[in-house]
Amino acid sequence: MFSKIPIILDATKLIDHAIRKTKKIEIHDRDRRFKTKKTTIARTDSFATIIISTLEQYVKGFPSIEHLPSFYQEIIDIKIDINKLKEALGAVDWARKTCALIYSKQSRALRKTGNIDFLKQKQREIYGRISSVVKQVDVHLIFIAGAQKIMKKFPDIKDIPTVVIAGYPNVGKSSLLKLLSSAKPKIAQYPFTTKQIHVGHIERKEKYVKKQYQIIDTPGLLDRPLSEKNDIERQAIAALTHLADLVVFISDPSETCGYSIKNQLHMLSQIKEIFHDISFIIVENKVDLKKTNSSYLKISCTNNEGIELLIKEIFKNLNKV
Ligand SMILES: Nc1nc2c(ncn2[C@@H]2O[C@H](COP(=O)(O)OP(=O)(O)OP(=O)(O)O)[C@@H](O)[C@H]2O)c(=O)[nH]1
Ligand SMILES: [Mg+2]
Repeated sequence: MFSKIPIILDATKLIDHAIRKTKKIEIHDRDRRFKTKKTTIARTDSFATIIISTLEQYVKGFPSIEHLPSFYQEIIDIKIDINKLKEALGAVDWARKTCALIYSKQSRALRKTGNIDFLKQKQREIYGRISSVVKQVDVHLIFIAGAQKIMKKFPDIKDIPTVVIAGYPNVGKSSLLKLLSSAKPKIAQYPFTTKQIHVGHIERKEKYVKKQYQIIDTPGLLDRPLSEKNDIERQAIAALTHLADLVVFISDPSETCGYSIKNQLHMLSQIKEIFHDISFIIVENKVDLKKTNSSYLKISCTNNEGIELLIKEIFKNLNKV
């Protein structure tokens, strides 16, 4: 969905690119005056067309924000700022229209004249005015270039049954995604290794039909109110809000994650309250390090203990949805 957004040049690079292309144009004519006239017109035509069509591609390359699924709208707002993006795209579109207007008004004069000096002067004027409009929206071009780089990395979310893995940082969420799907997330012994949503897929044959499920690894959440959550945590909340049919909440009673089990369970009760209409499977990970007497499902992503049972539980719950 976001891979079609083109790479965006800033104003100077875009103008240079257009000038470089036009310099290669030569129209042949035996009459030197005609040759100069035709070449000047063709180069000016090409300069304006390249700028106008490139600006158009930039705006059209972005998906219409209002029509995006709400999860993406929220992620854009967290990582980019939706209003700034809309404003920047609007400004670039204004530049496209203004350049088109300048060119349609000036190109007639270019064609009518037989005076080479006037022709060259007109050409300079058109280049100058179009370049000045493009430079006026330079900050917006730079902004959408940054947005393109971020959006290119967005996960490809499908509208299929979805499990969201949530929990404190460093408890083993990415390790579980790796065990359950073909995804290869980064796993490390420090908190906030995962900085954005990652998606894995599971395919299962159910009554002779192949069914696809989506499993989502989220960044860690800390025990603090929604309003105090940072941009990394807010992405996890967006996944819970917009995508989850089922939540697998991972806790780490061994506390090797660096956070107390008390805080982890307090956060669990907070998010259960907010997302009271979603089913939760609560899991204790790292059972190879510490086994409690609780009734929660116990797993180890290191020695695979309890994983088969968890998979059974996940599909039992999803098929209830
Ligand atoms: N002993 C043991 N270590 C585990 C287990 N599961 C994960 N780990 C380790 O715990 C650390 C964190 O694992 P991750 O999977 O990166 O944890 P995460 O919850 O995705 O972490 P963030 O992305 O930072 O929130 C890594 O060093 C893992 O190797 C387990 O079952 N047992
Ligand atoms: Mg992780």
